Amino acid sequence: MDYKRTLITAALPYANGPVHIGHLAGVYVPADIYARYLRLKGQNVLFVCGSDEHGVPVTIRARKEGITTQQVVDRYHELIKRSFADFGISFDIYSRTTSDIHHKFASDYFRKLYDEGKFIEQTSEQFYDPETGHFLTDRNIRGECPHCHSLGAYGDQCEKCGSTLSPEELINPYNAETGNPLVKRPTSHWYLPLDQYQQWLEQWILEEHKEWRSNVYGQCKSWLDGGLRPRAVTRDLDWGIPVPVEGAEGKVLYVWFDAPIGYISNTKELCDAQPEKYGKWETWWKDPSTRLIHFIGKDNIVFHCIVFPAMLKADGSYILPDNVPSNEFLNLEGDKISTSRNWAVWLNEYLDDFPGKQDVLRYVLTANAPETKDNDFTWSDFQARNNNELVAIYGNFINRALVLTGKYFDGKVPAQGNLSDYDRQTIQEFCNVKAELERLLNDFRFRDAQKEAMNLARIGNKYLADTEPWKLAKTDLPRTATILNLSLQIAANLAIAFEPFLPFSSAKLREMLALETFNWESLGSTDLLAEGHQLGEVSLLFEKIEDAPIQAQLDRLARIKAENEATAQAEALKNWQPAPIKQATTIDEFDKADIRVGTVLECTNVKKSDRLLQLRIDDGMGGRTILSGIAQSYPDPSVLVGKQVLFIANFPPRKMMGIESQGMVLSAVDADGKLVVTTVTAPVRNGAQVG
Ligand code: B3M
Ligand code: ZN
Repeated sequence: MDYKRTLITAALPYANGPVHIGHLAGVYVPADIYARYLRLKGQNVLFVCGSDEHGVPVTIRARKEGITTQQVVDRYHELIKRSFADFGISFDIYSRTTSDIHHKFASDYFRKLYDEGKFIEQTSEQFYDPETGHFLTDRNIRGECPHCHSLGAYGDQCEKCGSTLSPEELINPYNAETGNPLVKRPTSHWYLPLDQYQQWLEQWILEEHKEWRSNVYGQCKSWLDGGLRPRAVTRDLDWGIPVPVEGAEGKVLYVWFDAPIGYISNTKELCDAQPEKYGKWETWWKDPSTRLIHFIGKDNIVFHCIVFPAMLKADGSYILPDNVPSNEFLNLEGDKISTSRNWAVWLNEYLDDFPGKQDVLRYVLTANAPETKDNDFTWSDFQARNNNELVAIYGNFINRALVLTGKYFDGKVPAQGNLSDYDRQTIQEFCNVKAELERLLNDFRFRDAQKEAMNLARIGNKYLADTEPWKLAKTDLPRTATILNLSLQIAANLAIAFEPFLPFSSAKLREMLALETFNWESLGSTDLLAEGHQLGEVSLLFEKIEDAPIQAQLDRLARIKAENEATAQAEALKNWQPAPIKQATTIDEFDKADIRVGTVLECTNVKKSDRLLQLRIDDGMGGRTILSGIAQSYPDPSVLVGKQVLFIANFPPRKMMGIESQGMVLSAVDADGKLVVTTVTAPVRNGAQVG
């Protein structure tokens, strides 16, 4: 379908913490690449984002830090906004959901659907703290886990055993903040009856949008296959947008109801402020010749592909998203990025450590973008990509072309002269780059697209290496001129091709080339720089990154890991309780187990097993081998050598990893899950019986 403009949205980040590389890689860099690409093509684009400032997480953060929720969102809104600007994310507007415009817009949106009878009202029993007079959200309720009986499980999940819970399942639920016991109270809420949109969504997504990324399409399909149910769009909370209905005091719009409306209200804010530049907001949201694209992370798919479209459909006057390119997750050095565990590279801190190197991070995050599967960010890969790709290929080519032009032609673009067959072949190669880049960018395949742009630098590098103008200069100046002219044309092409990906470097390169006109359509051209054009000052486009700053980052992460382990251990110890006493038994039953004392003679790791240790034991009867699953608890197995341990001597032999184990060593399980081998309090003869 023909469209006249593209509205690009990027997920509104929660204002409950700074943004990190996972955010950038998953959402904001791809969205920015796309927006810059379309603008460079001269298309009409609006790129909208803002902070998501409602919801429970910001209120929890406020209580933790002892400040007001408003102070929390003010602080992080500013920080996040700054980070995006620092990294060149080219939003047309970055606003916030606490703005008056948004409050009114979201409130009106709800009221219209309410008046039209698009919601259903339902009463249910919810947990309530009679002491504070508040209903509680799942995350704010804690209690004993019905599965592992650890105390302090959350209303939605037990972090100890990992099981998903609902607050109803918790034993003795209490208010996580106050510790008060909770009671059930009826409360009524408005629900969007998603079941009524099921058929329509099936048709719209499963039939009409088969081109969506397979991860997005697949997630939608599994939601639809599971059958949609009504979803509450209001909450009992005092932070948020009040429900604009009489008698609904103490209730606010659910954060996932108001946040996506933020895309619309932010557009309105911008258009109302500068109508001559941006036109009417309705054109962007209601005119079918507008194409709407949502960039999001994978945990937001259901809201953007099912819930929000149903909200738009319920209103009836809006366009629907044309595509929802969603990424998977980026991990950091093999572990899931986590704000609460500080396992992240924060954008503000990155810039303190690597000032001016925004493009390096943009480059690495796109090169590793988790487009189809989760991916890993490692500092060694970061360093390698900078040194071996940005510096060695792109930077090196630019530097050679410019320095040689300075040396032999006083920094003026030399004449193109007569082209050789090899020149023509090179031109042919780099002309193909434009079509390939467009194909990939139109398909939201940014990782491959960036590779293609880098290919252009490779072509340039190879051309210089093959033609060796520095050797020719003394004997054949006209030929040298041709080679450098073409190299400079390739350099100008690179400035264009990389603009969506590496905007800071492109700007710098343009300055070095003194390149004024700049648009996508001239990509592939060999006359971007006219003969005699004076180039600007030459400097390095990229710099090598040494080992020391990389090591500093690794050291920082190692420190955080150690701190996290210590905290987890302390937490486990704090919540620990002895396991309940087993069922009653008798001395006869117990007596069947033959427990003996023996001295550990050797103790080593079992090859290819990270769990098993192999112990050679003097059992007073000629010796035996026992395998024990304690390797994790004894990183240095030799500490057990010479110790007298207790073992069960009459278990039938059992083969593991090709080794026969003749018994079982007894150990106690500590609160953190560590196994501690039991021993005797004074030396006894090996083989002595325990009983
Ligand atoms: N704030 C969730 C997130 O940051 C949420 C996105 C809202 S987009 C309308 O993952
Ligand atoms: Zn549990």
